[in-house]
Amino acid sequence: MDSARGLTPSSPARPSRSNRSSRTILRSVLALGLVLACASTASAVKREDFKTCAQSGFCARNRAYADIAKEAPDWVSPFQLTPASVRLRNGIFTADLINTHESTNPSPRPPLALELHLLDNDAVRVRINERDAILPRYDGVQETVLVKPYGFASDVTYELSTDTASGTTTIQYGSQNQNTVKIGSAPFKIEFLVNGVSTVLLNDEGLLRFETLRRKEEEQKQSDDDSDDSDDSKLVDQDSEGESSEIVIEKSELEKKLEENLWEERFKEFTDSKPRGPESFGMDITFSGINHVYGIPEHATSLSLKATRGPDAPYSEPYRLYNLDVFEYEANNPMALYGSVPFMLGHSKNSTAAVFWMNAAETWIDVEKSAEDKSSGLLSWIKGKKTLSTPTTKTHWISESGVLDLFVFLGPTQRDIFRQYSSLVGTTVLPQSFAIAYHQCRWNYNTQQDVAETDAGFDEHDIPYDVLWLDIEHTNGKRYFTWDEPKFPNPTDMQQSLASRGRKMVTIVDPHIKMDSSFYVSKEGGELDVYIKNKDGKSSFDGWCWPGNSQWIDFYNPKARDWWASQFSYDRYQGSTKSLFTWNDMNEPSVFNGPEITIPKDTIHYGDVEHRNVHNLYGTMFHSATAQGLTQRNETQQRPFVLSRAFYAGTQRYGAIWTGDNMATWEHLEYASPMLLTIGLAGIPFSGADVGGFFGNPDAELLTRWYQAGVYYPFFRAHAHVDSKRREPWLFGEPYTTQIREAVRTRYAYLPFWYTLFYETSVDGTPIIRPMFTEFPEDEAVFAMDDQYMVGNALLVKPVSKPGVTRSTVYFAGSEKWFDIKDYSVEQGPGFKEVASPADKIPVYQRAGTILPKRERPRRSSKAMENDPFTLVIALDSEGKATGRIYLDDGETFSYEHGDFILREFEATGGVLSSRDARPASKEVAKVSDFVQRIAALRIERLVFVGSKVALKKVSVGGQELPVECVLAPNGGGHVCTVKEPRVTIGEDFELLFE
Ligand code: NBV
Repeated sequence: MDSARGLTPSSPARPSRSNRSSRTILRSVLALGLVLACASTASAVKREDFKTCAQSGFCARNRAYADIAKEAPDWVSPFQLTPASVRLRNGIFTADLINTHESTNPSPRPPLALELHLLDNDAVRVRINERDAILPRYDGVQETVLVKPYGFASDVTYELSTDTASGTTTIQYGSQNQNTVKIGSAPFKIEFLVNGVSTVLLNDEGLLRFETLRRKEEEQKQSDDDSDDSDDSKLVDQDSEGESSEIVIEKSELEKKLEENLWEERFKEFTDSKPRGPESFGMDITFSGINHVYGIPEHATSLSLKATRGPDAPYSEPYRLYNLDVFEYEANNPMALYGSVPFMLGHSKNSTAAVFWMNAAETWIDVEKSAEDKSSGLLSWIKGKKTLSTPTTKTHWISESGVLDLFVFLGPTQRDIFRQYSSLVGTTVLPQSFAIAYHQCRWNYNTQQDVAETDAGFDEHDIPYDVLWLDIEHTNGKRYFTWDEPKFPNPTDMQQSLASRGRKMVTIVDPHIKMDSSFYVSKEGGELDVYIKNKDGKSSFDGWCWPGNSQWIDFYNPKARDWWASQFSYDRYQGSTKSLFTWNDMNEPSVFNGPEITIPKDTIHYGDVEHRNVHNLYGTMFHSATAQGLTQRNETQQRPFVLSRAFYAGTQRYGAIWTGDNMATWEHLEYASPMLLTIGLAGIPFSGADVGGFFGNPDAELLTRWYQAGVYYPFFRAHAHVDSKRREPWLFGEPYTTQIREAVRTRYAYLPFWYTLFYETSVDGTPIIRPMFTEFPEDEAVFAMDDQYMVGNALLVKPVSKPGVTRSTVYFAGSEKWFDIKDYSVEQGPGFKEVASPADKIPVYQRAGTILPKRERPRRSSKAMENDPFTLVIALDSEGKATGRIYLDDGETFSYEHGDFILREFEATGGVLSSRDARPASKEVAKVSDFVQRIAALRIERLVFVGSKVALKKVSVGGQELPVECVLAPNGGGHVCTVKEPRVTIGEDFELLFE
C-alpha cells in the first residue's frame, strides 16, 4: 500500500504544488469532458449508467499515482530489486522486488516476486505477484486463455550478466540471439531491445504500483494510528533540544485519492462489498521510438489509438476493458463495450512490438504520446543522460485484481508477432464454409411463414444467401431451446426446407435462464446447482433479463459446462437439426438490474472465485461450452458455428464475434472498419458489424453502401432491431436491389479466396482483413489509415461511408499497380488518387503480384457452388510475376486436421504459370477423402491475366495451344487477356506457358 508518508518526502513545498497542478488537471479534464460531451450530443448512450475512471476506485487511485509521479520532476519508482535474490534457471529469471516506500512503514510487507519466463517462441512473460500474501491472488486466467504449456528457451542461447555498479542484469535471448532484456534494480525497470534497439520498457515512468492484500482491521488500526499521531496528516518533529515543532505535511488532493474507495464502493444505487479490499495494480509500458499503438478492443474508435493523457489528448478517459452491454453506444469513444482483449501492438518504420496483459478483471489503459522522449530507456538512464528525441508512446495499464502477468513480443516482424501471440492464445477454428457466406438476420423473423417468405424472396431476386437467423422472439417466453409453437409449429420441417436449398438456420441462446420450475433447463440447472452464486457463496444469484427473473450459468464449473454442452444434443434441443447453429448474445453478461447493466463483481463462481477476477472471460466460457455442445452433437463431428457478442483473448478458438448494437448511421458504418481491423489484430479474425446498422432505419443509399462494405467483413450478416422497418435487400426496389445483389454476388465469387485466408489464419493467426500498415510496414503514410484496408495481401478495399459520394480518394501503396476488380482499370502506386465510386460499386483493387481464385457462376448459396469450376485472376507485377494460393476441403468436418485438404500454390514467373502442391510435409501422408478427390478434379474454367504490358500472343499447356483473347484495360494500363478452358484442374500440378 502507498502510504502518504512514503510518497511525500518531508518537504512542505510539495503539497501546494500538487494542489495547484491537480486543479489545473481538473480544469482541463472538465474542459475536455465538455468538448467531448458537446461533440456527441447526437447519441443516446446513457453515460451515467457506466463508470468513469474517477468513479472506479482502483482506476482513480492508480491514475492519481501517475499524476503524482508526473508532477514530481525527480520522480523515481520506489520499487527495487534485491540483487542477492536474482536467479536464472531453465529459462526462468526470478528476483525479489521491494517497495521502498512501504519498507519505511512500521510493518514492512514481504517483497513481491518477479519472474521472467524466456519462451521458446521468443516471447517473454513477466509476472509480478505477492509473496506470502494473506490470501492467494487470483491466478487462474492462464488456465482458460493459454492453449498449452509453452516451452522454455532452454535450447536457445541466453546469457545472464550482472553489472554490479549499475545494478543491471542483462539477458541475451531469442532464436537468432537478437533480443536483449535489461533489468535495472534501483529503481526497478525492464528494457527490451531488438538487435540493440530499445523497443519496449516496463516501469520506465515509475508507475508500477501494487496494492498488496491486507486485513480490514489492520487497515483501520493503521489509519487510527495515523490520525492519533498526526492530527489529520500532521507530523510532530522533535528537535535536538527536545522541543517539538510541528511540520505540516498535509496530504495533497492526489495523495488523498490513493486511499479512497479501498473497501466498500458505491456506484449509483449499487454497493460493491469488495470483501478482499483493494488489490489493484498498475504499470507503465513504453513503446520506445513508436508513435502508433493499436489494439485493446473493443472500443468504437480509430485504428491508431488516440491519446488519453497529455496536453493535446483527444480523450480524457482511459480506454476501458470491461465487457458491458452498452445501449446505443457512440462512435469515437474509449468507453468499454462488449469484448476485451488486452493486446496492444506498437509499430514504427523501424520496429514492431506487442504486449498481452493477461488479466480478465476490469482494466483501464491510458495512452500518452510524446514527440520528445524524456527518459529514453535504461541505457541512457544508466549513463545518466536523457538522449533520444524520437516519438514514443507511453501507456499505463491498471487492473482491479489478480496478478501482473504480461507477455512481450518483439517480432521482429508483425507476422512473427501474430505467430508468437497465437501460439499462446490459439488461432481461429476453421469455420464451416457456409459460415463465411452471407447471413440474413433480424429481430425477428416472426413466424415459420415469415421465414419461408424471406427465404423465397432471396431466390425470387436472385440474391445468394446461406443462413437465416431467429432472434429471441422465436422461443416460448425467452426460454432458450424452446419454440413459440403457435408461430413455429414445425421447426424441423422449417430447417429441412432451408437445407434442401443448401441453407442453414441459426437460433439465439443466451446465458440467462428463466427462473421457472416448469422449464426443464431451469429445473435441472437448479438441481445440479450450476448457477453463479451471490456473495454469500451459497444462494444462487438472480437478476432481471429478457425472460424476467433469471439465473446465470456458472461456466467456471466443469459440471456446468458439460451439462450446458449436452443441451445441444438433438434429443435435448427438440426441433433442432444438423443444419441448426447458435448465436450467443447478452454474455457480458448483461443483467438489466445489475451495476452497469452487468452482474455484481462480488458474486461467486465455482472454486470460490469472485466474479471480479474473471468478468471479461465469462462470455468466452459460455461461447466455448456452446461450441463444445455443437461439436459433440454429431457422431461424425461437424465444425461448430457459434456467434458471440462478448469476447476475450482466445475467443477465436470458438467462433465468430460481432460488434453488437451499432446504429444505422454513416458514422457507424465508418467506424466499423477500424473496429474490425483492431479486433483482427488482437487475434480474433472472424468478426463483423451488423450490415445496415442495428438501431434505426437506414435509407436505401446507406443500406446499399453498407452491403458493399459488409462484403469485405470476415463475418457478413445483415441485422436489424425489432422496431426498425423491414429491410430485406429487395425492399427498397431498383436500382438498390441490383446494387445489393451485385455486392453479395461479389462475396460469393471470392469465397475460395476468403476460405484460403481463413485456413491461413487458422495456422498462424495472421488477420484476414489487415490494416494497410500490416501489408506496407514501411510506409508511414498508412500508419494511421483506417478508412481503407486489405483483405489478405491481395485486395484493397475502400468503403464509401458518406452520403452522396461518387468519387473516393484512395491511397495506392507500394510501387506496383493495382487493378480494379470489376473492369481491370489500372492505378499505379504510390500515392493518393481520386477514383470513381458510383452508387453501384466501392473502390476494390487487386494488387499486382497476386493470383486470386474465384468462382464466378452466381448461385443461390455457397453449397450450390460446391462443384463449380474456378477462375484464376493473375495480376502480374512489373516483372511479370505473381503468386497465390487456394485451400479447399469438405467445408464441414474436422478431417482437414488429418491432411484431408487441397492446398495449391500458383506462381507466374518468366512466362510460366504453375500450380504445385503446397501442403505441409506433416500432412502429406494422410488419406484424402472421396469428396476432396472429387473437388481436386474440378476444372479451372478461366484464366485472366492482367497487367501484361503486351497482349499475350501464345498460351499453351502440355504442348497444346490455347485460344487467348486480349483487350486493353479501360484506362490504358496494360492488357487483360482471358484464356477460356485452359484444360487444367484445380488439384493437379501443371505448367502453362504464356508469352
Ligand atoms: O436479442 C435481441 C437483441 C439482438 O437482436 C441484438 O443483436 C443483440 O446485440 N439483443 C442484443 C438484445 C436487445 C438489444 C436492445
